[in-house]
Amino acid sequence: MRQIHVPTLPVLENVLGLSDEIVKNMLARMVLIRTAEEHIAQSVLEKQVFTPCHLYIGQEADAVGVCQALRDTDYVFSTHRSHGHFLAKGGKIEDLFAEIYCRETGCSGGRGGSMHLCDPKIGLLGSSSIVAGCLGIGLGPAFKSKLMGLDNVSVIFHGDCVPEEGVWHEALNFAAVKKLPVIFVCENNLYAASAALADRRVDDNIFEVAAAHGLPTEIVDGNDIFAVHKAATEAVQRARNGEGPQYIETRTYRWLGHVGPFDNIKEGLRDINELNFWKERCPIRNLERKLIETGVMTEQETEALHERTRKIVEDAQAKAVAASKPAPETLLHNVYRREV
Ligand SMILES: Cc1ncc(C[n+]2csc(CCOP(=O)(O)OP(=O)(O)O)c2C)c(N)n1
Ligand SMILES: [Mg+2]
Repeated sequence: MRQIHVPTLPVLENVLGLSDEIVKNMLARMVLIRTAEEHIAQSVLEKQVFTPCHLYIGQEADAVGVCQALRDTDYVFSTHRSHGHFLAKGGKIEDLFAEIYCRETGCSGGRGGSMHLCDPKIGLLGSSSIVAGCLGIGLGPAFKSKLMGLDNVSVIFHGDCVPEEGVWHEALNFAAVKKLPVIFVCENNLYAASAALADRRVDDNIFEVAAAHGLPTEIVDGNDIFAVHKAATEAVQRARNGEGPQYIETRTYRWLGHVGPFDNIKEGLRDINELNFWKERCPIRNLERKLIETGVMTEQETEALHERTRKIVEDAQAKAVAASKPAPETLLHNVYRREV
């Protein structure tokens, strides 16, 4: 394998000239995701939450950078690691917590749990616990947009394990042949469960294989929100203009283990130096430093943002705890049942 491509510290150049207000909103969204995940991790530790939670800490710039390039009417599909995508697309924090606590007020009515978030109001049409589960499904709305001459696009987020599934090739090929308005976003965090990328592929070449299917392809520093947002904005524009599917690979890292609240260091699944290397590339802290350096925010304002967000998250969590579980007699509601 060629050396794994790892970014230097995030460059964080606001190349698209986003206003201070937009940049602060993007930071706030990343802080919301981080804070939500920290509270979910704690609830798992305290055995308040039983749905398996695959936490997104470290990858926040991907969801926020991409979704900031979308309209409300665009669609998003997600994976088992879905909380960040839900919040980045505009999902309500109360709806997320209620779902994770399996309450009837959750976005999926308390039936999905962490891995099966669905909220058509915000364009999140599904997330799946099946690796590559949303690849084929995500092509549906894109095909509809194409057939009906609509100008909305679909984003299909997926992990670096997905290109090892056959449906990845089928989906990319079908989208390319039909010129569908879809943006595939591969969040390459270098691991699939505990298997490292270098042990699973002969080369660090996901984006190159995607290009071989005929898709314009870009690899970006996934911890640099400006780089992710620029790549997404350009890809969305091309897809909306009828130029067909696009592929973005982001290079990032998850701070916690595959599932749950632990970092898997003492189990020997990852190396502490590797984790610390990526923590230095924290997408949130580096953006905050940049905004402080350039006079857009003060240190006190960033602290106040974290404090405000903590209250919002704790309020959503308290509401979830107090909400009812789905009534047993509604068990079969929303379940497809064939009469025989
Ligand atoms: C079809 C299928 N095979 C295997 C699994 C078990 N599994 C769950 S998540 C996962 C790894 C996913 O890795 P990646 O796509 O890189 O996403 P990440 O967890 O890193 O976000 C595997 C193998 C599954 N859920 N579905
Ligand atoms: Mg991965």
